[in-house]
Amino acid sequence: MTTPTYDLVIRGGTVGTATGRFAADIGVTAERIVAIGEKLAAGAREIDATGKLVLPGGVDTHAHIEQVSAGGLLNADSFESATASAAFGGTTTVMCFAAQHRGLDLRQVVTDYEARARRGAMIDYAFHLIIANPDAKTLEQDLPALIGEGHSSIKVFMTYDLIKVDDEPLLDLLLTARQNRALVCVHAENHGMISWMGKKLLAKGYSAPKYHAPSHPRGSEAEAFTRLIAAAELLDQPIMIFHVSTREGAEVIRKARGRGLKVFAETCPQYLFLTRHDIDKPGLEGAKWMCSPPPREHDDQEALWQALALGDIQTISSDHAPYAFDETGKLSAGPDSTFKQIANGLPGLETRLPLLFDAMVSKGRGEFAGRGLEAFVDLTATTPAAIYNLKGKGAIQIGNDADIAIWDPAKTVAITDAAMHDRTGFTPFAGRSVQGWPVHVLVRGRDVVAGGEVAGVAGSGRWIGRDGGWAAEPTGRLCADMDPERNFGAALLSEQVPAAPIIPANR
Ligand code: DUC
Ligand code: ZN
Ligand code: ZN
Repeated sequence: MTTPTYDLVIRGGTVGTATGRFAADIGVTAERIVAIGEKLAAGAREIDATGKLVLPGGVDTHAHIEQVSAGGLLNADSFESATASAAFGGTTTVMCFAAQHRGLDLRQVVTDYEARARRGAMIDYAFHLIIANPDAKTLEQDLPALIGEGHSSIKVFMTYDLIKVDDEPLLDLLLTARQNRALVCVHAENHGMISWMGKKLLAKGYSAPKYHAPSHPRGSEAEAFTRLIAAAELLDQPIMIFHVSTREGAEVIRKARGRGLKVFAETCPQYLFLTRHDIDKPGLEGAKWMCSPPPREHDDQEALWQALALGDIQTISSDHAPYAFDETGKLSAGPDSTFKQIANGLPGLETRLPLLFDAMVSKGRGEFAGRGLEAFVDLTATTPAAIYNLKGKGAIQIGNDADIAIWDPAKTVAITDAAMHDRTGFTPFAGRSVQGWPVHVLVRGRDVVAGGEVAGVAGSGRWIGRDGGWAAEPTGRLCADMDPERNFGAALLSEQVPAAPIIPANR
């Protein structure tokens, strides 16, 4: 008997990448892709992918898992349930959050979240560090040390009473990120406008979930983007603007990128497939469609698709923020909750890729001009992995981890609450039917979902340590106020940029 050449061969499928598609077998040995070609030699295990698309597992770079909200509410999902549901939807890498709240020690926060993930995750993961307490210890000790250890992205909120950072601490954070080469991700909405509108609406008795939409005025997004970009430009610090929801917001980003600023952007399925009208339901039912920022109008959806096709927005994440529709989650303030008391967030880890596959590949949205499959792979796996420097992830190429989703492009699936694997008990996309579904999902060559069943093991997911990479590198172009040649010699930035930190191998 001949000894198999590979641990695993995925045979007879069509491989999809961000730049093309071709018929090939994939050979996997020791968790990695080691061969891509026709008629590969035998594997100890073989998967028949005839008639299927063999794609990189999805990379979802924004999901809230086993996270405590600013209001003290724990997500519905554990790492085990969230990562299982991600895998059922074809995602094999997730970036979640270690969330510091006011008064919390950042180092301790990260230790706690690491323990939760290590216990439960069945796909690979990395953390963004939410900073709500930018005191001296956080900025001068903990954050630089944690970035150096491989946590090279930060998230800050410009709104929410309990976690927002104002303009001055935002600048402090941007500077710390610049000095240590981390990407700064931002929830950017104008806090004053949201707070003021909320009070005015409630005072007049407009308290139903649907009023959540006007309480986040669309202009509050463009204003905050503009202010944030001005701060980032002052420090020449790259930023990632999370969950873009409006046409005007996308326009602000396009202009900034046109001026050569390092501004990256993300949107989410809820802004591409839902509108504010989805929140308009009897009683509190609309809470199931409440997220922040809220879904907007059909015209915004069109603008976001255009921005994706043009490269102004580079990633599509789920912003999975799971709260059950009961007293443990959405209705924690009781049956008379106002929109202000209802937790913001939707489940979406499982539906992200199938919704996008259906729109971009099966229905072939026109913006992508026949390149829907390539754009789908690019926006949901390859580019997110590149921006966040998730080495070995997001592409089918030799040397990469064998994180693979085998899609049946003909399979039609009705999305229902009952079919989902997260713990919210509902999906805002229930009632839709999609064509194309991932039928076999592997992480580093191991089955995580196969034959419609979970095959992954809680705790088998691995943390991905990373430095900031190219995305977090400043452009090197100082604005006038920071340029000693144009600010009367005040050297505020130039001498403060150390070499990029060295990251230890995965722990
Ligand atoms: N912002 C997020 O990024 N996720 C959930 C809620 C929110 O406001
Ligand atoms: Zn946010
Ligand atoms: Zn989020």
